[in-house]
Amino acid sequence: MKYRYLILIVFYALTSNFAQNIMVNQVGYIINREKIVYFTSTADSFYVTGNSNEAVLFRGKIEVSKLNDAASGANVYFGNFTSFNSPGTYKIKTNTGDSSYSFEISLNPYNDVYNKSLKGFYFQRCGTPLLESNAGKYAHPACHLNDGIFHSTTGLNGSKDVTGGWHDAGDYGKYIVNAGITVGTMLMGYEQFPENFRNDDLNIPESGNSIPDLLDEVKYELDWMLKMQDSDGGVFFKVTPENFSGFIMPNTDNSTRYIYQKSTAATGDFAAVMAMAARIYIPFDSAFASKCLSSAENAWQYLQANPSIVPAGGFHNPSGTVTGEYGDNNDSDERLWAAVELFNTTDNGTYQSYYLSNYQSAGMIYYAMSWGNVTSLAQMEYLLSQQSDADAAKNNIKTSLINYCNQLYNTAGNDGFNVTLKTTDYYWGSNAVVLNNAVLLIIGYKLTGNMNFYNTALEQLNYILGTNINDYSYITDVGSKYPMHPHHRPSASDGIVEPVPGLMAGGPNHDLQDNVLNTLYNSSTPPARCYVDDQGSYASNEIAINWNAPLVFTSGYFSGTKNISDVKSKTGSIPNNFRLGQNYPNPFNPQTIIPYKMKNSGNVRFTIYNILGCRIFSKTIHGNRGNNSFVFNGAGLNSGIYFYQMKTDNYTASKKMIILK
Ligand code: G3I
Ligand code: 9MR
Ligand code: ZN
Repeated sequence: MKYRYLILIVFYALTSNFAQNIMVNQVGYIINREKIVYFTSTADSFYVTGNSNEAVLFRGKIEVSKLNDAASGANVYFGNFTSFNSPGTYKIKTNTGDSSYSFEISLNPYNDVYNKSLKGFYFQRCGTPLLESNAGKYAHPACHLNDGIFHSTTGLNGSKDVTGGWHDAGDYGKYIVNAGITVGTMLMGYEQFPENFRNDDLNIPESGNSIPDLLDEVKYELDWMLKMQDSDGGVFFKVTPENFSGFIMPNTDNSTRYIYQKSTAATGDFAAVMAMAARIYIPFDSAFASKCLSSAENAWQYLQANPSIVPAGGFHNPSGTVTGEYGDNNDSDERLWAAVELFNTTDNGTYQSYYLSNYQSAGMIYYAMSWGNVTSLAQMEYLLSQQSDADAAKNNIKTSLINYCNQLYNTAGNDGFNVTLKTTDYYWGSNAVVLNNAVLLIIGYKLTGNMNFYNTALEQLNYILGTNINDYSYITDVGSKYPMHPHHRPSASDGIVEPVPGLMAGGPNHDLQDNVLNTLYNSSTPPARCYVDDQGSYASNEIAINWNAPLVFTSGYFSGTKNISDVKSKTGSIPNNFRLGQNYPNPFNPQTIIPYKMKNSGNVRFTIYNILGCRIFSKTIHGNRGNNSFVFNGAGLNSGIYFYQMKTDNYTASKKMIILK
């Protein structure tokens, strides 16, 4: 009897708990979108079955994805169940007895990932108590209220209030350069797809204030960044102790924390995100928005006054300090990004001229943006600029973006799990490289309607959420198998088994830059396997704000799937017989002109929506062949962002406008 019981347990463990041979997106798949499952052993066929029953609901072929896949070192197979679209919770099984983790099929399976990954930033907040009402069991008193003392290398004495902001990562430092890319990525997501990032119900302290929680959360960081600016416009590099603290709760960390030297890289990133904030926060908090603008302009003045990189050679830790360095000896990309965002906000020709004379030497889009290189971000932001019509620069950048997206599509097509990483790309923070590629693909899709880009972007999210050789969802508290021991001081020291939710591990790192990785693997380990869920593995299992940001972007983007037509309507190429122009003046009060062009005369429908997506005006008008314009009067409407949409039988275009009273 006993024996039988044991066998049953073993049998149960093998069939239900272990899922090594079948890799699914452990969260789920979107109705009417591509659905791929991967296998590392082959069988005749696979089938979709209920989570708790054995009914065969869909049966599909198992095909070769890649034999001897270089990144994973495995033979990888796949199955396509795109045409299975009934909402519900399922598993994939094979006739040889393998079973996957369960997953969901629905219209919005990624809402939860999006909410958790954005809330993850709240858990990184410094200088404020995390209240039980918001943080639940992860509540703790305020930390680091003494930030910070000027380090001797600043040449300044005494201290400055630089409390607030987010802890950078698994450590408690706060670094401007990394804050820059993080905030820039999140604000770009919001600005490009406001309807996807509108929710105000995350249960952060500001939830329910009618400002999207993404903007509230980002403002917490911006407020800290503003404190890091010196009176000459330059921005201090970081606030950290000389050495990383032990694995203690932040509120018990009493180390002396220093403010380090100003740097032009930090100042460039600062100028860029403050300029973005200046236009994005206008409808919600115009006083804050104008403070952001003047701070961005002061930062730009500092960059003008210091045309060479400061400190020379880029920031380096002074002797005695060993915390993060974010070493970068080239600040031209940060300067370029600052110029683009200042131009996009102010329409001032000085910034555009700076951009136009420097954008080519900065290089086009041919790699993912990162904390050390924001070129691709800067170039995309110019491409998306509402201030200028298509110009030679925009055409060049668009071509390079499309080329890069095609390259990513090809790389993914060559990889067993359809990842956009080459084998040499599995370095520190590789998971963020995957998702930053997804961001580029999403923008590429937005501009072209090319479904290859859309599907490849979605495959990158699949990889992060489970379709990888390690069979992990790399996000804490998301999916079935996720990091339980991230290199994250609060998760390690709060006495709670479950790690702080919503945080993404850096992922596989073939450079094996910590002792845990070094002991487990060697240089011949396939790169995608160089990951371990061990607290000591900071080079593969730490979490960081700049890695969570593209997760917020991608999961938020794919959460916005409203219905099947929203993708289909974009798949056709944009007709050249129709063009919706940017309104002018903009911002405006109360009247503005909306230009549009038609190849043939006919009726068009104009609709105006507010930021919440409510229709506030709609009218059918007759347009003539050639240039037309429509005068809109916003008297009676509140200050804020609005969207105007123009629709013909086969084409819809929309743009943003701002009423400022
Ligand atoms: O970019 C190169 C790539 O071109 C090359 O092929 C590859 C092969 O070695 O290396 C890549 O460089 C790596 C770089 O990260 C990429 O961003 C370096 O090897 C690697 O050492 C470097 O790691 C950085 C790490 O600090 C150590 O400096 C991470 O990017 C960076 O995210 C991380 O940041 C730390 C902070 O300093 C402190 N707080 C925690 C945070 C996260 O771990
Ligand atoms: O905890 C630190 C982590 O945030 C950094 O990314 C990492 C690399 O700079 O360093 C970690 O700190 C370790 C230090 O480098 C070496 N001694 C052990 C520290 C904690 O594991
Ligand atoms: Zn803190």
